[in-house]
Amino acid sequence: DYDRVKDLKGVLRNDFYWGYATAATQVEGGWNADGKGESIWDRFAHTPGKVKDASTPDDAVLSYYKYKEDVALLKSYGVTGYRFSLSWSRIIPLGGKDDPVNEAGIRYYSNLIDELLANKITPFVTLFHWDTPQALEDRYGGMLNKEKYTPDFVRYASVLFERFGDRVKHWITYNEPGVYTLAGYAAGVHAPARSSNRALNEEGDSSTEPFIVGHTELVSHAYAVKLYREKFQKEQKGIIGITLHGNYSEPWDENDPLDVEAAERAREFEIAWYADPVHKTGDYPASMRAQLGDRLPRFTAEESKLVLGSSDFYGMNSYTTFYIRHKDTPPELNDHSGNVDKLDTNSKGVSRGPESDTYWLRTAPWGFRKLLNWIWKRYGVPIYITENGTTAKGETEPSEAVLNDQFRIDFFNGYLEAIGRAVKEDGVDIRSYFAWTFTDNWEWAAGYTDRFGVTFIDFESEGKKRYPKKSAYVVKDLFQHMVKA
Ligand code: PNW
Repeated sequence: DYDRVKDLKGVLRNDFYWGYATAATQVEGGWNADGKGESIWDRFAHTPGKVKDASTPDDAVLSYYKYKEDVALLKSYGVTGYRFSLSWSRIIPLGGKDDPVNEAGIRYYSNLIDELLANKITPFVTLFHWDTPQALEDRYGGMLNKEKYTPDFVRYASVLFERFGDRVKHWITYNEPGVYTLAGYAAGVHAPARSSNRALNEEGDSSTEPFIVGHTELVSHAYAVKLYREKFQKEQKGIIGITLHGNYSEPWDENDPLDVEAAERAREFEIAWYADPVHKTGDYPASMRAQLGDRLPRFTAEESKLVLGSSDFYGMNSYTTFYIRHKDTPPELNDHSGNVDKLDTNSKGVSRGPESDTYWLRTAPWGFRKLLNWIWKRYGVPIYITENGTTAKGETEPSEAVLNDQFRIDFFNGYLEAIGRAVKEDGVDIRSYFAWTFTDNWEWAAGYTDRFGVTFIDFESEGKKRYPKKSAYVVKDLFQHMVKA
């Protein structure tokens, strides 16, 4: 199957970073070890009925304890970079700007960073991957309260730049602010579990809260970046930005102008919601203002100026593609999609791609290449791909067949080919690729049932035994071929 990338030898820059991405809650374990405070995901998982297999991230993959073994395994996979997130409540257990720093938490991340660097693996560090300190949620409603939250986030960021900025040169403020808001405040299926759906949640307003929280994310991100640029960047010489999630939206019927328009509107609601303010206009897309009116917050002149240009790169997470069909009915109050239907087949009955073990995710590299082009054309900043990967059906035990994970291998072959062609044939500037993910882990509300790893984890075993899957070595071969020597 390597024939597909044969003509792509050396098309990626010689300083291209590739490796795996993880998130603190999903892998660390040690949820209350050495002074760590509770996060909203600890609270969520400890509430009955919230997680599919009733599991918790209390132990997860135990990487809090096994980071040396993990770095050695990463090394054996040949990576040049590793993207991980820091747990805010491990570093500042109560989260607030006047709350004490937990030195044991600092020590853990400091050791991990040193271990990576000693193995010539470049750390890419995410400040926030969804695990808000529970204390801030309790004190003032977390991100619903921009005025109180922003100084707390900026102080957290300042501690990180001070303690780790001598060694960390790649910073990501927020991971997927849009998934955090829509899953946590609209669907209500993620922490902090707010939603208008009263069958699921007691509190919340899906018609306003996701947009309020999104605004807080953008503004607090921009203030953290301002701090880095003014106080640290000159001396530490790193880069900083935000990572946005977006799947590709393809018209259901490419000959129906209403579907063509709907697909663009879907991209704007999902991606441009955050990307236009940061990379293009300093404001939300007109299509969102038109549908949402005053339910969408407005940037003050000062905020707008601060947010525009507040990312040194386009941090891109993407997994799949949907067919988008327009609706003939007016948008509902709790619509967040741009009033569209997201479908698995198009008007000709063509499928968007083969099914994974995750309901929303299908292999669709054809849309990934289009998305890379859409982002490059609209925003024109270097793209750092910070997440992309898949689950596969039937991965329940570390048998030979499971470890020979052909479905995941096909996924990576397709997506890496798309990247190579986007660079070589379309001229898109792509500088990194982090596959999701290094090991099977705690997949949020899906618990331990959705396995995204290139390493199988036996969650029943003591020490969460690690078993490399074949895809880890295929990814290594592909990058050794495609990155310029
Ligand atoms: C990302 N969607 O979330 C997160 O950054 C990871 O923590 C997570 O484990 C991974 O993808 C796999 O789910 C997403 O519905 C959640 O399109 C949902 C979607 C995309 C990404």
